[in-house]
Amino acid sequence: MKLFWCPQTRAQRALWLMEESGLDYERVLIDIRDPQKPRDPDFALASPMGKVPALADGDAKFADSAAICLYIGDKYPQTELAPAIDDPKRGLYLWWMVFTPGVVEPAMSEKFANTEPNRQRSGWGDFELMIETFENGLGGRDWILGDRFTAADVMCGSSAAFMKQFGMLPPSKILEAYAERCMARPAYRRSQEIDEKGA
Ligand SMILES: N[C@@H](CCC(=O)N[C@@H](CS)C(=O)NCC(=O)O)C(=O)O
Repeated sequence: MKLFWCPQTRAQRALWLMEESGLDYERVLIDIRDPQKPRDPDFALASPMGKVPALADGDAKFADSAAICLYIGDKYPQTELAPAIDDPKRGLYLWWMVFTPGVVEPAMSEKFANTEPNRQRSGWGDFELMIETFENGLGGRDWILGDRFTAADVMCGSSAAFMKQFGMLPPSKILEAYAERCMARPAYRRSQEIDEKGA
C-alpha cells in the first residue's frame, strides 16, 4: 500500500490513521509546494485534483483523508477502526466521518474569511453551531462514538487538534480534553514525528 503524503498538510490525518491501523504501508512523498519535482505516476491516478493525501492499494487508487479512513476501516476489519456495516452505530460513524470535510472545514473557512454566516442556508450551519454540535456529540465520552476509538476519531480528532493548535477553539473543556486525548495517542505522536521529520 502506498500513501501519498506531504508534511504540514491534511495528509497528517492519513498518516495518523495508517499508524493506528498497524498495517504495512509505504510513504511516498509528494512535494505539493514544488509541482516541478517528479512524482510517482500512481499519484496522478489516485488524486485527480493533485491533492494529498491519496492511497494506492493494488488496483484501488483514490484520494481524500475521509475516503482513506473509510476504506481502511472497511477493507481491513482486523484494524478494528470501523463499526461493522450492520452495527447500529454505523450511521453515526458515517455522519462523524464526514463532519470534518462537510461541516468543520467550511465553517472554519467562513470564519477565517470573515464572511457573513447564514445558519439556515449553509449546509455547515455556522462556526458556533459546528462547535456546539461537536461538543454535544462528545458529551462526557472519550471518543466520538463512545468508549471505542474509531477512524471517525482520526477525522474529528484532527479537527479538534488543529483548532486547538491554531487558537480557534473557543473555551470548551470537552473539546480541549478530546484534542489532548487524541494527541496523546502513540499513533498520533508517531505521525507527528514523521510529519516533522518530513520522511
Ligand atoms: N478534502 C481533502 C483535502 C486535501 C487537500 O486540500 N490537500 C491540500 C493540502 S492540505 C493539497 O494537497 N493541496 C495541493 C494542491 O492543491 O495543489 C482531504 O481531506 O484529503
